Amino acid sequence: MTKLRMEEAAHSILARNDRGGYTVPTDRLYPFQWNWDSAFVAVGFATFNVDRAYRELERLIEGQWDDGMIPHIVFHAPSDTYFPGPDVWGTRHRIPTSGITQPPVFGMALRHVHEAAIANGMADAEARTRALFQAALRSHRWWLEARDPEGLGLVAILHPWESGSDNSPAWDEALARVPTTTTTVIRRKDTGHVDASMRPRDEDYQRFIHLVDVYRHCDWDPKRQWTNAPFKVADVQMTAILARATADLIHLAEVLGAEGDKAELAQMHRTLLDGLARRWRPSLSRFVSLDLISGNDIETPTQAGFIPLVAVTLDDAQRDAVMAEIERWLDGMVVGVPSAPRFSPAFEPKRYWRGPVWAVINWLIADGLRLNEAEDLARRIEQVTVHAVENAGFCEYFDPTTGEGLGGDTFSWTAAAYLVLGR
Ligand code: 9YW
Repeated sequence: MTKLRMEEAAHSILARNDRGGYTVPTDRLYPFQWNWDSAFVAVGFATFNVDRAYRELERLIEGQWDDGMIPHIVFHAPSDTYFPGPDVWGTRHRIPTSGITQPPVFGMALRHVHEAAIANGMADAEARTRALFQAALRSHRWWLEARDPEGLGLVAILHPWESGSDNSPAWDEALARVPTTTTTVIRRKDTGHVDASMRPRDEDYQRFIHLVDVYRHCDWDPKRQWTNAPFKVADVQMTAILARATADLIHLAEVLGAEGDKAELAQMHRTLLDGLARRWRPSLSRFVSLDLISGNDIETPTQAGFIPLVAVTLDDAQRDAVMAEIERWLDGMVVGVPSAPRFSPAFEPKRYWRGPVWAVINWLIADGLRLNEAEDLARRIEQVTVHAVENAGFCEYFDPTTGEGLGGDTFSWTAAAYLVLGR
């Protein structure tokens, strides 16, 4: 297919997954609005329809809680093709939502959308950006208060689903402490849409749902959850995305003339960068997350170790080390940076976050490399991502050793990644 035909195909996937101003990740498997998917999708929309890009973010914010949290799923309309649905979460928001969050790509997306709107001379750009900026600021305050109450400069996830990398080998040790007992009856739907061998295991789901049960019993109160959490990881991927989004909000605060907000964001930014700096491990040539229950570093290699590049300016030695390490991970891989490297005992090339490549992860890593002046490697990763989609279609993710497309098909964020990286 020509580039033009591929772009048209990407547009039609986004149109097909549109449910009225918001986009489902893919039909049936994920039939609601997901937080970080929508942020990436908004950046994709901004390449051809800026009004629709704003709508995506505005509809996500309909789910924002009074305390500032932006939930990981907004259940705008009922569907029985996904588990766990609103009844299991038992939250009390106006529109049903889940009770946990996801990586705050929102602030990064907002800056993109704003800049596209200004470039297009959109009349209501400033008013729309201003409203969304306030929503983003409230969510960043929530992050630091609710998820870094001890002031480490690192934000914690209380559930693997929050990381966006559900069954990553990074969580194996911490998740093994979570009991498999649940008060909720587990009725998985995902394995009816996608081959079970590509999905998290039943045991993972038991632990995932155990955590949901615990937090529901805490009435979703952030303080009670923090105290009772059987899973608590200060995640470098999450912290880096938050730090980068904070930098993008600082930029928007300048544009909007919001001086007080800018000072507050600058303080947050310093805190997060200090926290991230302490997570660099020269012996591993990457950043590592911290298990807040055991107090141990999580050294298991996953893509998360490179995501801090989106926020941190590396010194020369760090940059050379990261580039060499990424090259080592790319060796023998055909579609970019795997979620776990082939040399890891945990590597499974087809099982969800235990090896496969995600277009949006390549997107983030390439973006971070470019910020750190590793333009050639950034470009290479973008190009293999574009080729992966051209060869295998707009799949959820790819086998890193063969490029085979896996998981759900006609995936929104893969379409968005194609539009952005293929320019
Ligand atoms: C689930 C929608 C979501 C992504 C996550 C991914 C998966 C949902 O799908 O989680 O039920 O397992 O792990 O990152 O946002 O695409």
